[in-house]
Amino acid sequence: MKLTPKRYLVTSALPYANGPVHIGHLAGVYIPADIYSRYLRLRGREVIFIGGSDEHGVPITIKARQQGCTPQQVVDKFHEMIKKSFEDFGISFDVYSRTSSKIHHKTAADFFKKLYDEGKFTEKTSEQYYDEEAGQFLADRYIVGGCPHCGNEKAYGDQCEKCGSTLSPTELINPHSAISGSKPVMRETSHWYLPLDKYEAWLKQWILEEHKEWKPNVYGQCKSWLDNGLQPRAVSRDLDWGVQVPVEGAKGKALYVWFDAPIGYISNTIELLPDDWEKYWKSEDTKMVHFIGKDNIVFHCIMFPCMLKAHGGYVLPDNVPANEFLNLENDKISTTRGWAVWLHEYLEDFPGKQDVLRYVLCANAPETKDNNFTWRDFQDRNNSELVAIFGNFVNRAVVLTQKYFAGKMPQPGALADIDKAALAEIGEAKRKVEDNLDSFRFREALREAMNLARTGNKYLADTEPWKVIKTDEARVKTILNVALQLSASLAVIMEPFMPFTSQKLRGILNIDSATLQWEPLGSDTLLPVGHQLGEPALLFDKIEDDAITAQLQKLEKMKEKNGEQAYRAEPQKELCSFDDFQKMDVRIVKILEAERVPKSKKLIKMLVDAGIDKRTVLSGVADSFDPQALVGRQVAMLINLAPRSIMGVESQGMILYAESADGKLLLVQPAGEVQNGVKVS
Ligand code: B3M
Ligand code: ZN
Repeated sequence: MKLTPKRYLVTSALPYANGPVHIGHLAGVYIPADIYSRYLRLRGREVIFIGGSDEHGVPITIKARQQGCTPQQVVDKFHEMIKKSFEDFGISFDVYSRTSSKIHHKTAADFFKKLYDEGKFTEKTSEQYYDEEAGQFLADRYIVGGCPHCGNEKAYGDQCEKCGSTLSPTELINPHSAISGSKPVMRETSHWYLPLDKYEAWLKQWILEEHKEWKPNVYGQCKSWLDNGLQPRAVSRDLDWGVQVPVEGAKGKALYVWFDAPIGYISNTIELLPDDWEKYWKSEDTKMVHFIGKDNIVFHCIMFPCMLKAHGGYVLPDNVPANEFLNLENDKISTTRGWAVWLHEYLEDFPGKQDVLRYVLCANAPETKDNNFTWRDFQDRNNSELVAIFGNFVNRAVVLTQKYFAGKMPQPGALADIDKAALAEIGEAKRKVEDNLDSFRFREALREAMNLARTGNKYLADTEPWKVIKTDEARVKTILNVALQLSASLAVIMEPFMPFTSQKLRGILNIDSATLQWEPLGSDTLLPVGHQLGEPALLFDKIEDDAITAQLQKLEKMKEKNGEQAYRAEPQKELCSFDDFQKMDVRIVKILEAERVPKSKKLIKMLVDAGIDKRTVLSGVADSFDPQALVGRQVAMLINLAPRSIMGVESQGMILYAESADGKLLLVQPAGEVQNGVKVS
């Protein structure tokens, strides 16, 4: 860890430009990276925040084929879309460029060439799948076949998207080319490899010894890669989309996307600072931090550092605070299944509410483990935290000052203990937020910032200026002065997390960004006496149930479209006592006979062996079962239900069934054969 970095180079993973971005991207990578960069800027640090689209790789060429257009057209469309989503959500990149740019192609090719010329690669010939009809080698993704684990017919050569297993093309059952449909053959091809194994000892020292402070999920993944031993990794592919390998005779070969993409961080810096970029990449006193998702750890902690090391002259990342994954309503976010909340759609449904999403995603960030986004939690956090605490506090402070003192910052009198305690919280919050942000604990940092709003809210509730005004105006001046100092500090402290709200609050308080920065928090008076406030306005408003229901319905439709059943378990019934439970006599019985009840559509009449006797029981299950299929089965039955007569037949008890989401009934059976009449308890 660098103790006194002079400048910060913050990067965030370059999203593939083959689809729009969703809340998982935002929560995992872009929100933390943006919070960190904004925080550093507020503290007056020298920082650049680099972003861009990753426009190479096989998935993009597949998308182009599917849509009947060129890969360039695919990336042109999604690059613009992604860029706009980031702008809309206030992700404050200093540059957002793309890997199809000229400057990137040159930078990546030069990088490769230097390593090539210096003999840093090995060259190896191997057999790979080739499509004779299409006349090209097939990347793993281009080979489709049956998944050996779950039987999915459309598994890819690298992964089955249905069951999530990692595959290799040779494992597929009946593999065929996704391009021509023909059966691929094996053919020899040669590629360049970066011998990662040669860097193993160095990596062990650099990561395992010198970066013990990395997050446990990151450190752990690196350790397991290193413990298992590294293999040389191919850095080229047989592909005509991408940066062409700058070596004679390498026609039809492109740089592997994971070789060129991280170099995109360098190219984009060059684009931003054509004359000054080396200051960031080549000085030891730069602190470089990569924000990524957990699936990118090996590339950023092992592969890219090896590339930089092989090249020489570049700084290495100081930290790689990778996040885990965010789930949506308890289910894995999946682009192919459309199970996602897309950023552009969110803004159509919740215009102007960028910060609510930023807040919820940060408060719930998958920092140490996978986490879950639910629309109910989104609503709760908006209504009971943002509206009821933060918004409510600031609004009361400003409205009361307008009402009693014409919107001018009042002159405080002598401070009571309660005032001093509230003001002391500003410095405390600043220190705690700094501590947490410096160690990439974004959720905790936000919680501390929010606690300052809680302090303010409680302070007003305890001091009750609206009552005191009747008897002691001087005291109210002190109270509102304190409340406004707290409000001003919130405008600053919340800025990294909720920049739009912070901006709005600055407007309400009439303070511009230049006047009030991070450092004065807790030490200075933030607003001078006599300062004229701006117009009051609400920072947040309530989100009603309708809006949430609409989102849930949208997701449900998605499941229906995918042929999945959206199932939400019924809420629990009211509590019952143990005595209530003991009254029910549930047994395992055997069905001896079963037949439909004449003239009834639903009823099946059964004779069961209940151990103590044989009895008749009726079930309205003819939709789900053929009577013959029931005979001989052992099932659970409530045997002491008071007998009832249905269509002239007396039913002595009730057989229990499980009802699946689509309304089908299933028998509840013991896991093995038992005596008839044994108790279920
Ligand atoms: N495009 C993978 C991803 O979006 C990849 C990141 C590149 S960062 C250099 O998950
Ligand atoms: Zn599978």
